[in-house]
Amino acid sequence: MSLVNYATREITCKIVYYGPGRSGKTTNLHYIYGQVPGDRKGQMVSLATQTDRTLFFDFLPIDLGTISGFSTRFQLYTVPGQVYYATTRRLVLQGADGVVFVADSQSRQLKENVESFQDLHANLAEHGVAARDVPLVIQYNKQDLPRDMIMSPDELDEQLNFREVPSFAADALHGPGVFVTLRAISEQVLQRLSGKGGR
Ligand SMILES: Nc1nc2c(ncn2[C@@H]2O[C@H](COP(=O)(O)OP(=O)(O)OP(=O)(O)O)[C@@H](O)[C@H]2O)c(=O)[nH]1
Ligand SMILES: [Mg+2]
Repeated sequence: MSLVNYATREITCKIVYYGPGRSGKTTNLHYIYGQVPGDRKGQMVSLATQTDRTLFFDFLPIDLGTISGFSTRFQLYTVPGQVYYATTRRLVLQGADGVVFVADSQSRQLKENVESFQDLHANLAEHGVAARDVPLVIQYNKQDLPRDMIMSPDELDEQLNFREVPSFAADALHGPGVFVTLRAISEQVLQRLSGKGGR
């Protein structure tokens, strides 16, 4: 849920990067963080396990101009994708204004993608949110891997994108697709916010 601070005239929106373990959620945030000028970002907080996988969340506020005299800030979070961090995932997802689902394009990860997508909708439902009301975009990451290892964006759309939301091919390790994804979700969130005058 977006936070409106009338004193500082600031709106803060929460965007959550969701998806199966090792699909590249943290890599997206690292890439974005590396590209955003120092005066436009806060501190990235990353709690990792011994095996360097996200345990809790990454946090990245970016100022994105103003709407109606309020400056907008986006906080980007990632959930830990590994199956056994279900509670943390639910917690991080709470209050999300928008979700980026990061799928792993590798063919052998199809089942994990489908399960994580179902898990996302189950968790939204648990927060009492109609999944269709939450701005969502999908990113098909790791499209840089050899053709015989991955599914095409069209094939992945068929398996995952029942809502026919905007979807983007990406290589988060090197950057292509990272900012188009972020821009798409930001626009959807801001549109929703200005349409409703905030929540
Ligand atoms: N080739 C390739 N590798 C990638 C890409 N994105 C991420 N990776 C690699 O995939 C591995 C997992 O990436 P992470 O960003 O840690 O994945 P995650 O989704 O945050 O994983 P969890 O925190 O466990 O849920 C790392 O070794 C990354 O370098 C990509 O677009 N292409
Ligand atoms: Mg991670």
